Amino acid sequence: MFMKKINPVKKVAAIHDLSGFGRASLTAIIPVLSTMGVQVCPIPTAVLSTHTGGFKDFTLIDLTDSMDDYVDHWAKIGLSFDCIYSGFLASVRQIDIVSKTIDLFGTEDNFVVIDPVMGDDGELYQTMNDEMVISMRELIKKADIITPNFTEAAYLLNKPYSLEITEDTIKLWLKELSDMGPEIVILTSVPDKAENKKTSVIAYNRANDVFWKVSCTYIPAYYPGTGDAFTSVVIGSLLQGDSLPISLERGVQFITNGIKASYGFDYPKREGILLERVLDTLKLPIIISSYEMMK
Ligand code: PXL
Repeated sequence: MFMKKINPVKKVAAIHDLSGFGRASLTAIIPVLSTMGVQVCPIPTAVLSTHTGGFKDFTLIDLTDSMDDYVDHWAKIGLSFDCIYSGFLASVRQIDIVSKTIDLFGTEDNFVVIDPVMGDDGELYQTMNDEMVISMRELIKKADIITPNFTEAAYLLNKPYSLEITEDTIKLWLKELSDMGPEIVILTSVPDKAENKKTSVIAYNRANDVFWKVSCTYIPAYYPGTGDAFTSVVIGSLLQGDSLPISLERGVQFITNGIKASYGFDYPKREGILLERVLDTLKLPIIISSYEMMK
């Protein structure tokens, strides 16, 4: 028998809620990463009947009280992970538990991805407040990679949100966010001033001081859960050994394909993109790359 220790399947510890309906958080993350050959180990923060974007009277069971013992058990049985990934968090206490989980399981050989889910379109989500924004600024110090959207970046940096932002200012924002801790900052939903039919993802990698940009056609439709699916594709791609720009490209292409596969059908957008119709595309090699290195 071959005696060397090999890791047959990579593992991600995913600190997210389970929303039973609507293809957000764990119900988007698990199918995407499983399709990419990565094992998802959830640390559930709450169980909701639906996500909060567009459904009324959803039920919510907060699992904060169980989370400490949950991660302590994992530490006691000696589990280890290739990536620790957190997203939507419901309270300052949950942010503190994510911080503790990173202390327990973060090593030189794995990486921490924090999606600082706080708001969109210039506004904080209903469940967020200033205290949580302050805690999120602390939490991202422990991340290797963060994936804020444009609104969340403005809140993390305490800067005004304006769609008139120039590319040079965006680059300064990315560097400032990286100075807060994370080596890689991936900014999504960046408005494209030059071409208003486009939106882009722009990333900064401090290790080699390089910016990457992937543009995509703006489709005037908002589907919840696309941020979770995007970050999951990027994580899956990095764990498969892809470069940062290829991982970004795969994330953007997957979301674009998902929206295009959904947009022609007449169903409520709050149900999310029709993930099941596009998951198989994650098995295909990426052929054409449109990413650019920014000067
Ligand atoms: O997709 C982010 C997300 C996660 N969890 C819950 C949400 C949302 C976005 O609306 O409501 C409960």
